[in-house]
Amino acid sequence: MSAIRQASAPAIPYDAIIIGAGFSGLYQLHKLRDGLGLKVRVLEAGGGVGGTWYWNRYPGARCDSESFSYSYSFSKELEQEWEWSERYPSHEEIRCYLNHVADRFGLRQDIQLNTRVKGAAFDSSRDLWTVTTESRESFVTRFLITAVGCISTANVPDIPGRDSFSGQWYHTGRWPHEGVDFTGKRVGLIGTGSTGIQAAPVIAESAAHLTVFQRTANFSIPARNAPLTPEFIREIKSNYPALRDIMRSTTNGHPFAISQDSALAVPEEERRARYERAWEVGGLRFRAEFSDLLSDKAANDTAVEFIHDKIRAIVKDPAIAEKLIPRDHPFATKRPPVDTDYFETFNRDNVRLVDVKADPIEAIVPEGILLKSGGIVPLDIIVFATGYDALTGSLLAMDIRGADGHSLREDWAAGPCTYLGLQAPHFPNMFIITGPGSPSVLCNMPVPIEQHVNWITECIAYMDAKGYSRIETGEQEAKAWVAHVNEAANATLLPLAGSSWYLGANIPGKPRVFMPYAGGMARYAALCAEVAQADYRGFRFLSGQTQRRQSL
Ligand code: N01
Repeated sequence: MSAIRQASAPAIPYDAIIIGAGFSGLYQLHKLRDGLGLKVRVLEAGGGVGGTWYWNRYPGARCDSESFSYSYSFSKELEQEWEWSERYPSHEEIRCYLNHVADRFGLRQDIQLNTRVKGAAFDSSRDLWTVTTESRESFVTRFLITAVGCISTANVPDIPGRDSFSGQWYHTGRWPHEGVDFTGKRVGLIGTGSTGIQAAPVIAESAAHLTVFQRTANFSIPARNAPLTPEFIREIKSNYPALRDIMRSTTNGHPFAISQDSALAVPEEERRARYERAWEVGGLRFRAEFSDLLSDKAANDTAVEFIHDKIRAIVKDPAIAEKLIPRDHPFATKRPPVDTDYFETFNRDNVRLVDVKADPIEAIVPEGILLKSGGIVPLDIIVFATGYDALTGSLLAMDIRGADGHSLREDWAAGPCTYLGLQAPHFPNMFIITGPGSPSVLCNMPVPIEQHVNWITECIAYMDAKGYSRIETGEQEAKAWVAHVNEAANATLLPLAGSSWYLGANIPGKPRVFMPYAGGMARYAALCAEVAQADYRGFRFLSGQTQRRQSL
């Protein structure tokens, strides 16, 4: 608050300030500016657009959603003119796409780069937010929209001695733009989530030696990435409306339906044959092979057994295979990675696996990593593929103060509390895109992003039509929604992955609360639409407090 008062730059009135220029911020800008004619500014910490894809440039980084589905649906022209080159888009290609979108829709003029938001405070007497940046600029706005991404605040574990390391270390989510040359280097990779699993095979190809430090073994399905053929691209382009319909009608927003068959209802031979086919097809489609993999432990066990056998078949050294076999959580209860030659990488002479559950990392020392057993792994480069303070990290990094001085950090000390994941009580006129309490990270992200942006845009249009200056939700509504989010998670096997970042379990001291809404994207979107139809049930509106725009 005091920083806001001290800010030296003059306040500039806006209808909306959007924080973040990734997938969600770009589309929100387009909708509010070009759809509603509002005055909007996007504040972006990075030096370019792209959000998470601006930062994530680690070796092997690509999305696990299929490229044609990892795209906006709002412009038919954009769909037809953009050409994806591979089944899964690389980080470079996604950045190209988002830069193309920024240019095509003339968005850059309203995006301020290299601008990190420090805090925001709501003035209840005027129904206005004042947003302040680290460079002490301030912006006055009617609406504050956070488009900060779900997995963008890097988690670098506080391992003793990190700064004493005589080589270089990097977090995958803050990768140097000029790249890192591994040639002739001894590299240590900590972490075997989606990122570590993508990076390991690529690093192993160029490094002299790679040591993978694994704390928890993980499931992974072959991605089967490949260039897209002209026929496939033609087929997709002529079928976009139907594909989008499928994406909006499923649980996870992917362009394929989840089978209606229980894994337990088919004979074992047929089940194995189906898993075998799904393994060959690759990617997240494997998870959709049976209806109950995420709801019935016995059904899930059949997938677990199949994947265990695959790991044993791929990894030549049986002792290493046993270490790589995940045993502490059911399949897909952590976000399931998809890979290109991950398990095969452990057959290489220049790759070693260190099980840090059995022999924990004690410290980082100048020459490498010291294990509890006393052994030192000598290293030139350490890569932290150790994940993110997901869903709440980027929101709580800012000092956001709502009505009556409520602090988001304090209000969420025991876990995030929102109504529909869209708004927190005591934070009027602030909307959260794909925040905690919404399907977000359980989905192919463009689907929940577009749904949220469209809903927020319609809500603002409704307010303007009615002359409302304030929208707020209440504690009761948020409590009931959080209870429903828990209920939805508990109806699945997802909470059984006790160390998952969905639960905040990867960040020391973070409250363990299942954060995303597991009730399914289609169901959630229907609920939000129903709320809007019922004059925004669960929200209250006020009018008359805002000085109209021209008098700001
Ligand atoms: O992060 P993670 P990520 N010592 O948190 C380990 C998306 N994504 O960057 O499991 C040793 O999943 C940790 O071990 P454990 C996707 O949604 C998508 O890989 O906590 N190890 C784990 O192995 C994904 O889920 C794509 O025991 C430590 C790893 O680090 C999300 O981003 C690609 C440690 C962290 O795994 C995050 O994935 C990449 C320590 N102190 C990411 N601390 C695609 O679309 C942590 N670990 C393909």
